[in-house]
Amino acid sequence: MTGGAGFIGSNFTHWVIDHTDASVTVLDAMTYAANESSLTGLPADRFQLVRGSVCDADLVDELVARADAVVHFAAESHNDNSLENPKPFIDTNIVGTFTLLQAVRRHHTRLHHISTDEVYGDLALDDPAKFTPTTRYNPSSPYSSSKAASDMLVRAWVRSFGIEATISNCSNNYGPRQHVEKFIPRQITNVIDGIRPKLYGAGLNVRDWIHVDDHNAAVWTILESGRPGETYLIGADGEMNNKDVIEMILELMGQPADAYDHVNDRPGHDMRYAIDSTKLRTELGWEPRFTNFHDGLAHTIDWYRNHESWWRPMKQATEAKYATKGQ
Ligand code: NAD
Ligand code: TDX
Repeated sequence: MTGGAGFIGSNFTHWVIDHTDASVTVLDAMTYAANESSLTGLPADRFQLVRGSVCDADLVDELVARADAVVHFAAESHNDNSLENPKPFIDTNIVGTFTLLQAVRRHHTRLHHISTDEVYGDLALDDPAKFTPTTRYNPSSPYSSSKAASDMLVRAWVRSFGIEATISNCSNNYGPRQHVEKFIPRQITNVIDGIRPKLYGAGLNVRDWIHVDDHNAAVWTILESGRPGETYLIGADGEMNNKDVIEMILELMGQPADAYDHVNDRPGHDMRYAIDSTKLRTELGWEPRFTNFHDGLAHTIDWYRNHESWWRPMKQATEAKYATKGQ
């Protein structure tokens, strides 16, 4: 797999080691978003970390030649960073995916490509619609447009070259080992540090939250049973606006519900994402296990309280960068 030292990929690695007999080789460039300590405690006979880029064609070819299947998590993943400096998003998300596609094509290797619901753009707050596998692509940011481009490349390699690939588009993940630049871990670690949480704009933007273990169980299901060439949307009916999430974090951490600041909004900020995961549920029988967001959030808060050494090294630089933008 690629990107296994990041948030979802490291949780996937632990999930696969705990729930299956498979062995895992991680290819990861160890960017600022990676954390090697996310991969500690894994059995040496079933796990290997290779440092390198998905854009390195020779290395990718060598690793793909040895793999039974590839799950492609590696990406630049943060919208705010893509607004400051889009170039790494083009390189890793588009050129990196192209590089991997050429290798799986050469070696006839099964590929699962990890993508996002953000490729569909956003929905209005009062729109009863949700995203489905036939929703038109309409990405808003450099990040989401680079992910949309990567999805299109995968579809083209399926159609033109007959590679055996599936795609999943998932909604916003939460859970352990997520970088403190992201919304939920940023606010939890702010409260631990006595800093008031920071809400972009009015905070009425809705995200469709799913626990990272539910995402990863769905990915494994698709890898095993998904139909080649198909796209599956992964979501757990977890729509909530950002203001309500911040208030829930404050309540769970014993703070007054209004102890947060409104800060500068994100340019082009998508209003609402919502996933219709009927296809995945009816065709492959997947169901989410973490259906109570309040409980899942409480466990996530406990994880950050108990793993300060994991997140502390990245906290100060992350906040300093936000401060320069009034966020
Ligand atoms: P992350 O930023 O936490 O981790 C990304 C990992 O990829 C890091 O370990 C990084 O070092 C690695 N990486 C970056 N560039 C690389 C390169 N050129 N070569 C090899 N490795 C490289 O991201 P995440 O939140 O874990 O997201 C993983 C995937 O899931 C991404 O493809 C993202 O688009 C997708 N996704 C994320 C979410 C979410 O809520 N976080 C939701 C849906 C889809
Ligand atoms: O401090 C903050 N305050 C705030 O209000 C931050 C960091 C974010 N926000 C808002 C912006 C979004 O509406 O919270 C929401 C979530 O923000 P992010 O955690 O940056 O996630 P988002 O932009 O929704 O994208 C995430 O989900 C889809 C992942 O980062 C992507 O990789 C994934 O594809």
